[in-house]
Amino acid sequence: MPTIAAEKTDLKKLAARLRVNIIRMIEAAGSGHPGGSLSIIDILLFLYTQVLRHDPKNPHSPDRDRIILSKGHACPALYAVMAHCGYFPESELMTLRKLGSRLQGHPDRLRLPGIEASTGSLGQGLSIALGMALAGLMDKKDYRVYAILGDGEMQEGQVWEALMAAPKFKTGNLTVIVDANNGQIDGHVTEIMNLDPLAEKLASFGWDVKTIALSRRIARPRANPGPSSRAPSKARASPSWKIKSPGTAKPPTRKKPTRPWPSFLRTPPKYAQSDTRSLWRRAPGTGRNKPRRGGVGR
Ligand SMILES: Cc1ncc(C[n+]2csc(CCOP(=O)(O)OP(=O)(O)O)c2C)c(N)n1
Ligand SMILES: [Mg+2]
Repeated sequence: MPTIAAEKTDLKKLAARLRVNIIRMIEAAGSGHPGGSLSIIDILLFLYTQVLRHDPKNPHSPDRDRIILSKGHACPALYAVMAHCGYFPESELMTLRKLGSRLQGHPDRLRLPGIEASTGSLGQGLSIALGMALAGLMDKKDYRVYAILGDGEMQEGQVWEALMAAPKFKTGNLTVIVDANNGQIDGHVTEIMNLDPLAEKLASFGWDVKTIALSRRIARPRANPGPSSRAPSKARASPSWKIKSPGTAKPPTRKKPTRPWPSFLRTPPKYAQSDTRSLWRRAPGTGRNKPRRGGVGR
């Protein structure tokens, strides 16, 4: 199963180009969530180009790795990366949030092949991902499941039910990434409902937690899913988190795929010339097409 290529050194440039795509898409739609989309683009791009086992030409392959974008409002970032990988033409990006488009304001698995779960109602994605991980273990499949959550989303109770359940069922094929950008619709996460000390909380649930890259944390599976005996690595002011569930049921080691550069990487994106924003325009004063500060909509 092919994996999409990108040299690591080029990812920064690529991410910058996709950020521009995200802003253009949301601007054309007249509504959306720019902040949560921009903050997750690096992680999504890295996953889809360096980590994920997937084939855009065969999106329903039973052996594919699965990504659940639990913070579904950030789907402009997901769409930008999927288009880059070849799931659909980049020109389709400009149909975001338009009537009849496959690219709805929140991901719709029935419309767009490659979307694993219809998300947007925050709090549910990790439970879905956990179910997929359990199914993989039961079916003796070696696919991995990645759930991407927002830090504001972490305030939802259902998230913590899934966080408790994963170590119990030893889903070593499940990775959780928390995009801890300290933003949610109503303000700063630290002020609305502070999660800290998140690392210690997750560790006490049986998860290992580590910081990744600049201000990000990752976690690796712990052999013993009991409370952590050591303190997690120090967090910076706005950490993001990658946490893997512990467990003995590790999937078999896989061979690293070879990743040739696809031709669409060399071609600049072409956008639809027509601006169909008028589709979303309503009578003056209804405000549907006026983006609010910090994101709009559901
Ligand atoms: C259950 C639910 N409640 C409220 C919303 C509205 N909503 C959309 S985005 C958002 C903020 C989410 O913040 P966070 O999870 O931190 O995401 P990010 O900062 O990455 O955008 C909210 C409250 C929702 N989509 N689902
Ligand atoms: Mg946030």
